[in-house]
Amino acid sequence: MIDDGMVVGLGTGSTANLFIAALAERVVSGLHIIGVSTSDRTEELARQLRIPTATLEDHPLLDVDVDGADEVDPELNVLKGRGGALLHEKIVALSSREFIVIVDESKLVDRLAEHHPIPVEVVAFGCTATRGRLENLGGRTTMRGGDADPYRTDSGNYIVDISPPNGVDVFAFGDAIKATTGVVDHGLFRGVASQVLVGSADGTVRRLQLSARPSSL
Ligand code: A5P
Repeated sequence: MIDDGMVVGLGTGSTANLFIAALAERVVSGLHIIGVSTSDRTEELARQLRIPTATLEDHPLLDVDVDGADEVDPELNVLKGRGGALLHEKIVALSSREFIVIVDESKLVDRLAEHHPIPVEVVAFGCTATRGRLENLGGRTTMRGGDADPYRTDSGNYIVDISPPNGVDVFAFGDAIKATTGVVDHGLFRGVASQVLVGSADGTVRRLQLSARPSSL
C-alpha cells in the first residue's frame, strides 16, 4: 500500500513501530518515501532506521498515514492516545488522504471507551479547573502520570483520562469534552479511518473497510 514518491504518516506506539521497521526495510531496498512523524519518539525511531522525514509544515497533505489504536468499533471509529500522542496523531490522520489503522484482534470492541478511558489533551494552564469542568460532564478522571508529576505531551500539554458514565453516547460525550475550555482534543477518532488491518496470532491479516469514508469528527 506504500508506493514510491508517497508522503507517509508514521504513527506512534508498539504496533506502529512494527510498520515503521518494515517500511525501513523497503527504504533500504530502494523505496523512496518521505515520513511525517506523529511524535518525537517516532521521529527518533525513523531517524535511527534512516527513513527520510519532513514536517507537516513541509507536507500539509499526506498520501497515507499508518497508525495503531487502542480500540476499534464495528464502524471503524477508533480510540487512541494511550501512548500520549493523540493530538499530533489526529492532526496527521486528518491531513492524510488515507488513514490506515493497524491492530491485533484484542483491539476490536463493540463500543468505544467501555474498556479504556478517553484520553483528553488539556493545556497545562488551569488544568485543575479544566479537569473539574470535565468531571462536571459526569465522568471520572485521572491525570496521566499522576497529580505530582503529570505526563507532558510533545506539545507541552497534560493528558486527563476520563471514563465516561455508563450508557452514555460516547460521541456526544466526546463533543461535550471538546467544547470544554482548556481542552485541546480527545482520543476519539470518529469517521477518520479509511481501513483497518487486523492481524491475528496465526499470521493472517483481515482488512476491514467501509464503502465510503465518512467526514465527521
Ligand atoms: C499513541 O498515543 C496511541 O494512540 C497508540 O497509537 C495506541 O495507544 C496504540 O498503541 P500500541 O500499538 O502500542 O497498542
